[in-house]
Amino acid sequence: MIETGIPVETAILVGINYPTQDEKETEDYLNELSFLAETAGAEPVKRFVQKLNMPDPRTYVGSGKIEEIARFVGENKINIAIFDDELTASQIRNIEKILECRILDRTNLILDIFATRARTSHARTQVELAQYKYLLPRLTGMWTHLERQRGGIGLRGPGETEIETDRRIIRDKISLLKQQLKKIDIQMATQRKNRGKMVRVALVGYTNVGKSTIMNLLSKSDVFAENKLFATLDTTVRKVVIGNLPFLLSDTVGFIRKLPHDLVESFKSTLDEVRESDLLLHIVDIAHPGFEEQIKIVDETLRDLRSSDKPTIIVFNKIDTFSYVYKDEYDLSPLQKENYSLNDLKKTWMANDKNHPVVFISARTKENIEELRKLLYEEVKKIHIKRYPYNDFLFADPKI
Ligand SMILES: Nc1nc2c(ncn2[C@@H]2O[C@H](COP(=O)(O)OP(=O)(O)OP(=O)(O)O)[C@@H](O)[C@H]2O)c(=O)[nH]1
Ligand SMILES: [Mg+2]
Repeated sequence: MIETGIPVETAILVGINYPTQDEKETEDYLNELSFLAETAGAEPVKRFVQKLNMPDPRTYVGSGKIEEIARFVGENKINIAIFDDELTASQIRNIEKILECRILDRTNLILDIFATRARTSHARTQVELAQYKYLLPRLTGMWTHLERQRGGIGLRGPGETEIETDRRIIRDKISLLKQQLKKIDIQMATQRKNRGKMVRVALVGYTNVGKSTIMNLLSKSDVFAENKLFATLDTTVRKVVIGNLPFLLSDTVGFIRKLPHDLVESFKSTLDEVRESDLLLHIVDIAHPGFEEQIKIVDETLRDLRSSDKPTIIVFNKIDTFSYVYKDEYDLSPLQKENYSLNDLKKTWMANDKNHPVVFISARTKENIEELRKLLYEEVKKIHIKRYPYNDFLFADPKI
């Protein structure tokens, strides 16, 4: 047996099946919550779903359900209960009393993952600010009923040392972090300015779709990529040359459903990379059952960043693992989403989205990477020509 030091913490997941979503969607959402929990180092052992119009203001799932959950938690000595929405201070207080285990909500879980993944002091400052902002209105609810265990999920980052402090100290800390960030923001803005007028391309997309893998492919660099959520937090910028065209390519933090607002705020300067880019590569994981919703969420986030009208290439990635349920021609039941083949999807997307070039690739098997490079070349060239109208070296088309 290998002694790992930290015992794995068991978790249960709790979600609501709202009237607007079918059961499959609720399941997909909980799959994502489960993936988040695993990324944070917990082991999800059971899920609880309650049908409700909206969360119960006292206990999120209502009194009957919370008792059922409490029995399970007690009998199985569960360490953490993770809720799929952001909880209020009083919900946390009530639920903690009933379940007698650590309570985490989706926001707290995402913040925790960010805290463990932040490598640079810049990212750490950004996450810390978001964590304190989350903590401030919840101070009275958290930490009081339970003995704090050092280093557990949800307690990492500022939680570890500052628990006993009062609101005033946290407020001071928040304004200090804001000042620090302002300084870093100015430094980063200067850095970006120094890059001159080179065309800037940003990889954007939902988390875990393959942005960093594509960055590595296109730039021959070595950005950390792995099958976990939020592998990337900091922005990496690389110079890429296709044919005779140089441009800057940036890889940055992925988006997710219900991305905590404070995080988006704190990550302003990281996201400025997207805001200031000339062209977006919107990467989509076509093998994910919820890829269409993921596209919508990325589009919404881009709108929030006022970047939705930038020229965009849509890149459907992971075609190597795409699968669908074949339906023969005698089966007259209506075609479901899962019956679309890759060809059907290609036809639909290419026909529907006339505004954006679309390409289907696999970063893993490198299928169609040349097509992506060509498209990228064409789009960058358009921008380059606008920016440098007298630079005619481009017009002799080189071999890409
Ligand atoms: N099957 C398959 N897997 C892929 C492909 N591209 C990337 N992956 C895998 O998908 C996982 C996520 O890849 P990343 O490049 O880290 O994704 P990302 O979008 O940068 O993720 P975050 O930084 O966490 O937001 C890794 O395990 C990759 O090996 C592909 O074309 N096919
Ligand atoms: Mg990444």
